[in-house]
Amino acid sequence: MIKEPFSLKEKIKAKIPGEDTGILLKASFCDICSPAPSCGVNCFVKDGKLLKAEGIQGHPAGNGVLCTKGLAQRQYVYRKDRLKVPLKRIGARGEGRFEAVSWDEALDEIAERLNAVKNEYGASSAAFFSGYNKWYRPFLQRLCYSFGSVNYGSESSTCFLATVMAWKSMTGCETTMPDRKNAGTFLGWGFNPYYSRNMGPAPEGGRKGNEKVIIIDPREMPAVRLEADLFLQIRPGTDGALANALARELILRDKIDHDYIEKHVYGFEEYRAYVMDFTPEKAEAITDVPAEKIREAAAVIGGNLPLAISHSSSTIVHHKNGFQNQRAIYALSAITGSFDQKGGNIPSPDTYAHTRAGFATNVERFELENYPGEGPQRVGAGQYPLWNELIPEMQANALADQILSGEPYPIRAVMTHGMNYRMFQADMRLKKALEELDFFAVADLFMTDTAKMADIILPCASSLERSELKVYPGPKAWYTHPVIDPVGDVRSDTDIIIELAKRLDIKDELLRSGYDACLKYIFEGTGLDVDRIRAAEGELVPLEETKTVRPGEFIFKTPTGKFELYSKVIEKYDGFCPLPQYSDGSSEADPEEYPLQLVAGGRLPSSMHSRLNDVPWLRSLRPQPMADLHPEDLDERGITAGERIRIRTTEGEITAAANPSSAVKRGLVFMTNGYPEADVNSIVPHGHNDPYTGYPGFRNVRCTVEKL
Ligand SMILES: Nc1nc2c(c(=O)[nH]1)N[C@H]1C(S)=C(S)[C@@H](COP(=O)(O)OP(=O)(O)OC[C@H]3O[C@@H](n4cnc5c(=O)[nH]c(N)nc54)[C@H](O)[C@@H]3O)O[C@H]1N2
Ligand SMILES: Nc1nc2c(c(=O)[nH]1)N[C@H]1C(S)=C(S)[C@@H](COP(=O)(O)OP(=O)(O)OC[C@H]3O[C@@H](n4cnc5c(=O)[nH]c(N)nc54)[C@H](O)[C@@H]3O)O[C@H]1N2
Ligand SMILES: [Mo]
Repeated sequence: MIKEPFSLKEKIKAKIPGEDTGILLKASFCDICSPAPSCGVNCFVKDGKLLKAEGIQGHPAGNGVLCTKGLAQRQYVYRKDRLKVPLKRIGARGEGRFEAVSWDEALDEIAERLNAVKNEYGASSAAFFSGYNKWYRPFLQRLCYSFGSVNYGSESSTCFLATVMAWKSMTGCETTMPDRKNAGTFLGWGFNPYYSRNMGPAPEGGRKGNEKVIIIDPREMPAVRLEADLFLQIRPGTDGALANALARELILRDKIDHDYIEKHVYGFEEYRAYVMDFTPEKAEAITDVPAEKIREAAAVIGGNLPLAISHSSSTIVHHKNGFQNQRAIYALSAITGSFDQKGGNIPSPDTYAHTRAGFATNVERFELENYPGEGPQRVGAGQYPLWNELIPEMQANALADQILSGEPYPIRAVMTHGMNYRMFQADMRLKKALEELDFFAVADLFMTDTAKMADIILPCASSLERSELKVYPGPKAWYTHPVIDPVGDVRSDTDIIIELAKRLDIKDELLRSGYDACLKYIFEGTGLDVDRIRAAEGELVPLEETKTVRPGEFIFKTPTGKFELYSKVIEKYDGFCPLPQYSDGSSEADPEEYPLQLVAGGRLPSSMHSRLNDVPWLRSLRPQPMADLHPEDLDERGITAGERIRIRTTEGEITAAANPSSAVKRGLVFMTNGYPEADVNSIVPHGHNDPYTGYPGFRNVRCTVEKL
C-alpha cells in the first residue's frame, strides 16, 4: 500500500530533490574512467554533500545510464583515504609519516627542489609523469617542456599509444573510429565493451546497422552472445597470424579493392608475397582457430564490405609481438579499401586531452611548442627508437631502469599526477627506483602506496569538486562547475600545474596566465568560444560552427603519401620488419615447466586498475583477487572453485582464488592487475617487452598453477 503524503523525513530518506528536502540536483560528470567516456551525472546534493549519483538522460555520454563504477560515485569521492591537505614527509622515504603544510609551502618546496635538480644535473634529470588520468595532461606536458626537461611521460606508455604507433607507421593518422552503422562487416577484435566501456548499454556494443559481426577473442564474453555471427576463439598474442591468413584468403578470393590499392596503398606486392605463406592450416596451428572458421570469416568479410574494425586501446599491443599484430589487423582495412571510407575506419583527431569529439584543435601545438630541442634524448629513446620517433613522450617503461642505473644520464626527481608504481611489470622495480630519487612529489586524490613514497603530496579535487571544459562528439562542449563542497583543502590538477609554472624557473606566460587563457589558445579558430561555454552554467552547448572530420578527406602523412603496408619509417631500423611480420610472443620459459599462458590484465566491470579496490560497493562484487581458468584446467589440477592457488612464472609467484569460467579458452589464466595483495605485474618478467614499442608482454607469460 502506498501512503501519501510522504513525511519530510521519508522524502529525505528517498533522496527526493525539492525545496522542502533541501536536496539539490546538480549536473557534473563521472571521471572514474577518465578521459572517455565522462558520462553525465546528476548529483543529488544536500548541504554540500553528495547523496547519490544517477545518469543524465540525453547526455552524449551514458544517456541516463551509469555503470557499476559510476553508481558508486559517492563512495569514490568520499573514499576513506581521500587526501585533504598538502603533506610533507617527516619520516624515512616510504615510511608513510607526514605533516600537514600549507599550499604555498608545498608548492614552493616542489619548485625549489625541481629547480635544484635542474641546476645540478640539467632540467631533463627531472621527469614529469601522469598516471591513467588524462584531463590535465596537455598542461603537465607543456609545463615539463617549458621547464626544459624532455622527460614528460605517462601511463600511456603501456596503453593506447602503441596502437597510435601502428596507425602512424601505416597512415600517419593517430587513431580511427569504426563506422559500424554503415559497415558490411564489423570485426570485434579483442572486443569486450560490456566490461571495459560499459556505460549502460555499451555504446560501442550492439548492432548499429545490418553489419555481420565477427568477434575474435580468447574468451566467450558477452559480445559473443549478444552480437556475434561468428566467434573465433584465439590464443592471445597470435592475432597477427590470423590477420595475415584472412588477408591471404581475401586476396585469393579476389575480394580486395584493386582501385583503392592502386591509388592509396604502398607495398602491396611485398605484403601479398609475405601473407601468402599464412595458409589457414598454418594459422590454425599458431592461433588454435580452426582453418575452416578462418575460411568462413574470410567469406563473410569478402561478401560484406566495407570492413570496420574495433579498437581495443591495449589488448592487442600488450604483447611482445603486439605492434606487428596490430599492424597486421589494420592492413585488412587497406586491402579491402575500407580505410577512411564510409563504413570503414575513419581517422579521428585528438580534440583535446585525449578526447575525440570529431574535430581537431591546437592542442598538439600547446603541448609541444616549448619542447627543448637540444640536449639529452628522452628516457627510453635508445632502447625503443621507433617509439621515440613516433611518440613525443618518454617511454616510461624504461624509467625505472634509468633511475636505477643513472645511464645514459641521471634522473633525480619525479613530479607525478596520479602514479601507481604497480602498473608496470616486474617485481616493484619502479618502487625501488623511486626510493633512490633526490625528490619525488605526488598529486593524487588518495593516500596510495605510491603517494606514501613521496616527499610532498598534493591533494587533488575530484571531478565533482572542480571545473573542467569537456568536449563530446556531436560535437558539443561543456564547462562544469563544482557541485559539492570539497572534502578538504583540495585543488584541481590544472590549478596545481599553473601554480607550479608561476614558481618554477621558466618562461611561459601563457601557462602562467591560467586555465581559461590556455583553453582559448587550444580552441582558437575552431568555433568553440570558451567564455560562451563557461557562461552556459553547466549546459552542454552544440558547436554548430565547428568543422568535423568526414570520410574520404584524410591526407596520408607517410613518406609515400599512401597507406604503407611496407613502412618506410620502419625500414630505417636494423632488425625491424617494415611488413606486418608475425613472430611468437611467448615469454622465455620452459613450456613443460610452465605449461599455461598468463593473461595479466583483462578488465572487470567493477574495477579500474588500482583506484576502485577500496570502494566498498565495488569491492563487494569481487571481494578477493581471482584468476579465471577453464573448469577442465582446474579439474586436471584437482582445484575447485574458490580454492587458493599459486600462480608462478620465472619472475616470481602470487596467490589468488581459483575462479572457474567456461568463457575462458583452455590453457589460459586471466587475472586483473592492480591488487596490492596479488600484484600480477610483479610476476611479468623484466625485459619481456615489445622491441618496437617498449610495451610489456602482459598477456603472454608462461606460467604454472598449483593448488596451495
Ligand atoms: N571496467 C573497466 N573498464 C576499463 C578499464 C578498467 O580497468 N576497468 N580500463 C580502461 C583502460 S586503461 C583500457 S586500456 C581499456 C582496455 O579495454 P579492452 O581492451 O576492451 O579491455 P580488456 O578486457 O583488456 O580486453 C578486451 C578483450 O580482449 C580480449 N583479449 C585479451 N587478450 C587478447 C589477445 O591477445 N587477442 C585478442 N584477440 N583478444 C584478447 C579479452 O578477453 C577481452 O575480452 O579499458 C578501459 N576500461
Ligand atoms: N598486467 C597489466 N598491467 C597493466 C595493464 C594490463 O592490462 N595488464 N594495463 C595498463 C594500462 S592500459 C593502463 S591505462 C595502466 C593503468 O594505469 P594506472 O595509472 O595504474 O591507473 P590507476 O591506478 O587507476 O590510477 C593511477 C592513480 O591516479 C589517481 N587519480 C585518479 N584520479 C585522479 C585525478 O583526477 N588527478 C590525479 N592527480 N590523480 C588521480 C588514482 O588515485 C591512482 O592512484 O595500467 C597498465 N598496466
Ligand atoms: Mo589503458
